[in-house]
Amino acid sequence: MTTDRPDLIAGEMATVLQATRMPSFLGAPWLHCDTAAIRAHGARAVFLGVPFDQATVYRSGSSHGPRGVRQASEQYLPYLGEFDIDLFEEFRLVDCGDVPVVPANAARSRAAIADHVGRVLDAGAFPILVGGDHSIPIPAMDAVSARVAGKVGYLHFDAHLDCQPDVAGEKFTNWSGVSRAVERDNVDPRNVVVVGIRGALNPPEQFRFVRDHGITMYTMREITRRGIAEVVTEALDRVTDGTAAFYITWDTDVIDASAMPGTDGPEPGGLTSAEALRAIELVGARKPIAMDIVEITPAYDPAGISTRLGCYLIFNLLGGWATGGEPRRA
Ligand SMILES: [Mn+2]
Repeated sequence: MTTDRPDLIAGEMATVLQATRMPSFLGAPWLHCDTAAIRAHGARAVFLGVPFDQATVYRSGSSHGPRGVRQASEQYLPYLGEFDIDLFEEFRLVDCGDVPVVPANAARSRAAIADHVGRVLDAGAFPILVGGDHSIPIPAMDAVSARVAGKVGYLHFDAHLDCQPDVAGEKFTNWSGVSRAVERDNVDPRNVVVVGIRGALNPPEQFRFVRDHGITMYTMREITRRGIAEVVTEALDRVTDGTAAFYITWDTDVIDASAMPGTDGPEPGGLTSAEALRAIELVGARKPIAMDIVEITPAYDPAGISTRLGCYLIFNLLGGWATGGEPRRA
């Protein structure tokens, strides 16, 4: 198909294909990713797939993350018993399909991601981006930064620091998100926090980058020592200190490899699934402006526990949002 607006054509095709061939997230209504349509529906939360893994440094395949999470969600109800809420009533949750990424063109794909995140934000709704690789927060923050007057906090859950200035000269990799965030005029590194750091894939220069920029780092050992709730509460205090909004990016490899094998770089020694869910419901209670859940790679996990946990990360974030972080059946 030839057109001077391939992004729009591809987007319409993608939505039609999804609607006829695969389930939406939780069976939520499909909606075109259009500001007026989202507003007219009254949606307060929007599932938006980002099937983009062209920036992956190591193992690819996270482009199938959105599809995997949608398929896993077939098993679940929109009613969350621990929180006593129905996501369709509480948030008018919709599925806006996938961002029309452009094969073999990362720059145009990033522009499409920023554009679609902006459409959701302009509708006053909360975008839940399901990736896709960990370069996605870079264009998502383009959309956020263009719309927030004031500073933006940046909360990064990950086994990895992602402070690589570039990889072979490329600046928009899935190992560079924190480097790009601190370069923004409206991001003060004192409002940038990385949580869950561990393992053998963090080079010494990245630790120096964290120290030199005044980024706050919580290692996995500190979390184990102090408890997840105390650490995450402190992290949230930092990203909200003097900011007008904060963004949360969740690399699934922050979770222990035993509960999250379906990811680009599974790491041992990480958060239990229970710790991860407690963390994200506390984050939800503070109402971030946007979020992403990235690096879910279904092909590496035939048991499907990774995509199911991906669903629960969304459930508990929204449950925490609705209940101030305290489940009604605790
Ligand atoms: Mn990581």
